[in-house]
Amino acid sequence: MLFKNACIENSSVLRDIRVEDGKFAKIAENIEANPGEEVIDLGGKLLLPPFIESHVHLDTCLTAGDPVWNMSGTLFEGIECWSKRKDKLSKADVKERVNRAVRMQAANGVQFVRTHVDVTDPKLTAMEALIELREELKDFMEIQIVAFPQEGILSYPNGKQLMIDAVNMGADVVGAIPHFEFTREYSVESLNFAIELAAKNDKLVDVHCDEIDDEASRGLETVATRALELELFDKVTASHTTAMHSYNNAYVNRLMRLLKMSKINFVSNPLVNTHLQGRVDTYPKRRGVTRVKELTAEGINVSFGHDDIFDPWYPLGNGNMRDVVFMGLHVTQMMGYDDIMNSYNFITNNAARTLYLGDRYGIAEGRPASFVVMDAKNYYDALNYNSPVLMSYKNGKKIAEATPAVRTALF
Ligand code: 17E
Ligand code: FE2
Repeated sequence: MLFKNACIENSSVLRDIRVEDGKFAKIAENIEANPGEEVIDLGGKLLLPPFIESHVHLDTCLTAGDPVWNMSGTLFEGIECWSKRKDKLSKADVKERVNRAVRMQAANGVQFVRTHVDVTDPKLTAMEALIELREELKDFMEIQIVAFPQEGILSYPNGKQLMIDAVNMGADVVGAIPHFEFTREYSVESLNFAIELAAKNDKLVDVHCDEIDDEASRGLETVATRALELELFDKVTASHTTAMHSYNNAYVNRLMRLLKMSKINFVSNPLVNTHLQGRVDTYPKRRGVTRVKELTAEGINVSFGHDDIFDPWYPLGNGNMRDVVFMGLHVTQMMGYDDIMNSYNFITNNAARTLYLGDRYGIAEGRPASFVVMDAKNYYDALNYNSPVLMSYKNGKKIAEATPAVRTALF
């Protein structure tokens, strides 16, 4: 199968792509079609590696308002609302909602998802459901599962054992939530516990780290130090890190050296943290999104996540990563021409590093033929005009498509 005239990752030169046996067999200018080979002319449209949702909570998706709405819009009321919903969880309920959400994501070109699954549940119902879904959906969506202790590791009954059980059930990644633990001491101990659990079981780490507007929330320095000392480096990710927005600059200057040495990844969730943070401020109100521009300038890997699809923490969400990027660029003031053109990296190549996909990902000969084609000539236009993903191919198989809407002024 031959795709002609693709604009691969904003390249000014159009290339052709031959797909064979589910892999990119050849990528070059002007490849001649073999006799009888199926040919699709992309006519200069943008072709990107598939979108990656590097941070979402699939177990909580599509539950907003059930049984109560989050009225204050804070993270902490969200956790209370979810705790009520958690009492009603069944495996069938989780699977039905996740099946719907994953299809919303796939229709928008997402093929890889890292989902945080709440393990502060004595029955581990959602974890069991997600482990099954990871296998059932694997031809369409690669799901990576984080054992995420929403109500704490030290501050929740039997919290450590639940984390161990979740890892033994097959979680891919170990999480933590230092800013939710009762004390600073618990916070540090929870991080040491989580990172050592990951190291012992050869798992990745992704911590909900300092998701609070408290400038004294300093879980990040512990995460980075342990990543360095245990030589886990880029197997470790700090998500949210919204307190960094409020850190004083002298502290950030000192911290940056450690962050670079540690090689850890960052995930920012600009849509949701713009909504959740700054809620205890009057005016001026903090934006509360981590320092994406400065981290990026220092060569540190940052990706963007959606975080939520219609749940106690976010009353909107449709599985489309476009709005995440759009908000991310605005709130971090990364609005230069190159910033906008290259911003797809936040939901593709940067996220692939965080998920540790290696050579299973990317538009290159010999790799799996997984890609999306957008109805635009480059990512600048795709972002600006909210262009749909016309087709999404995974391992050489089409798994989603869209028909663009036509909007016409009648004068
Ligand atoms: N749980 C949490 O601790 N933080 C979040 N942003 C979400 C769930 C969505
Ligand atoms: Fe999150």
